[in-house]
Amino acid sequence: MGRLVAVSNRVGSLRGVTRAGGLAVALTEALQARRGLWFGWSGNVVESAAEHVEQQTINGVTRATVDLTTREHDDYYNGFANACLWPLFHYRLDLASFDRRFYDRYQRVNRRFAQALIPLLRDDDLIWVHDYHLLPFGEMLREAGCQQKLGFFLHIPFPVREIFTTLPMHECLVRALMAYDLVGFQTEADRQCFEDYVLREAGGTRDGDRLSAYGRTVVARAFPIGIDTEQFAAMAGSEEARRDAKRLKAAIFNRVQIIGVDRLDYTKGMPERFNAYEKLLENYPDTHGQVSFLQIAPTSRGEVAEYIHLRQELETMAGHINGRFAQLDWTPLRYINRAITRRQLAGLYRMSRIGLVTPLRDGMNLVAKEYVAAQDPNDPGVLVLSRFAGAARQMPAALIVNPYDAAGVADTLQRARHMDLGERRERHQELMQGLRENDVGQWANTFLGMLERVELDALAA
Ligand code: ADQ
Repeated sequence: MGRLVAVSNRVGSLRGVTRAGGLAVALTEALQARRGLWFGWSGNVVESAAEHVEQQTINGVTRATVDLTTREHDDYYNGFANACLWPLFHYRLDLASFDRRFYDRYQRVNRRFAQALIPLLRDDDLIWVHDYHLLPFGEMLREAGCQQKLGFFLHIPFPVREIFTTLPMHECLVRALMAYDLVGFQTEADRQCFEDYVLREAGGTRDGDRLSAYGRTVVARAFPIGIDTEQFAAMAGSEEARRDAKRLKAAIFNRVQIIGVDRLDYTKGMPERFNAYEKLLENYPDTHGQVSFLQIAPTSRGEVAEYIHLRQELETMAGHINGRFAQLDWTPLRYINRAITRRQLAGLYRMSRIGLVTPLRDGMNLVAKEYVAAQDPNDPGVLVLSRFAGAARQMPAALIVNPYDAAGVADTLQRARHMDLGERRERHQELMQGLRENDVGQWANTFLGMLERVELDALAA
């Protein structure tokens, strides 16, 4: 078994991973099993680039990080990654900035990162690169002569060809992806979009899982990401979480709580969700004084203009809804703009009768999965989930909605409010079974197992 080298824009802390998300937990576990290396950006922004790679080894896992300069942070991270690829891959062509300067810097940072990693590599390493910040990373390793097996996983959607080809450098990016041996997507639909590009735009060919174009062959597959299901369920069922939940429930006078939890991002459909909640209050007056909507949305990418506007928009909308419907002893909507610990989150999910997860577009969406895992199996809540989240394809037992249809979401919320215990239990059992069978550990093992075999498969073909 080769050593695992994980590469991602942000590198997990390796300490106190129980506080971190499922992805960090899964990667840390996989890295510990293989005494691996995790490489990426330190999170520090400095005035001028130092070539220095900071290294630290904890429990057999080495964390190797490099800094970004202010200019790199502006153009590579805030620029090409988050103001071009992120909106475009989420179908927000209107928000995508095609600045060549951003792209040049993106390429240069990827090359600089690749060069910093190369001296740390061993011949039999298995290299697993993550997400849209690092699409060309593998190609740069190959150009420098690296022969190791290279895998890539895209955490966000891969868009349809008509959207993707609006990007002036679409061909360069797909050519770069073809440098990997294995390319993983969240859903079969994403994989198909990639295949469609390779066959129709790049004039490539397909043989089973294998796609060939530009003189290279990759295996392309869907690997839907999961969460640390058992750990999360155990945390939500713990004595502390239950105590938290009881206290919080008393604070809202045992009203039916609807919960939304998202990074503050325009892909998550929060203004549309607020509209749907307003429709619920408008169309179903029996909800007045009886329901309470809690939206938790910590600021992310707070320097990008679009995110600043979104924050202002949500504050205005929350004020409007409360101004219109609040009573002396009832606040219909509570909006909290900060991060909370995972244990608190687990408790909040558990005390909420409805989980409202309505992104306009999402690679997977782990909040939907966490909400389900946190429920009391004897008295579970109901998940209302957008059809445009990758998770919807794996969670048909949720109530699936169109987030653009405010009245439809309002009707579904009303249905969820009145769903009887038998149906809630049935749906929850089915959802939990899926979450147990496809947890994040299994996701990492499946991807790495396939990456290990990929060359043998190619030889066998
Ligand atoms: P994200 O866009 O960040 O992930 P998501 O999958 O929902 O979206 O993960 C968010 C994580 O942050 C969850 O684990 C959630 O618990 C946590 N979180 C959110 N708000 C929080 C708060 N207020 N306090 C504490 N924690 C909070 C990207 C893609 C997704 C894909 C994941 C993983 O956009 O589609 O599911 O990567 O591949």
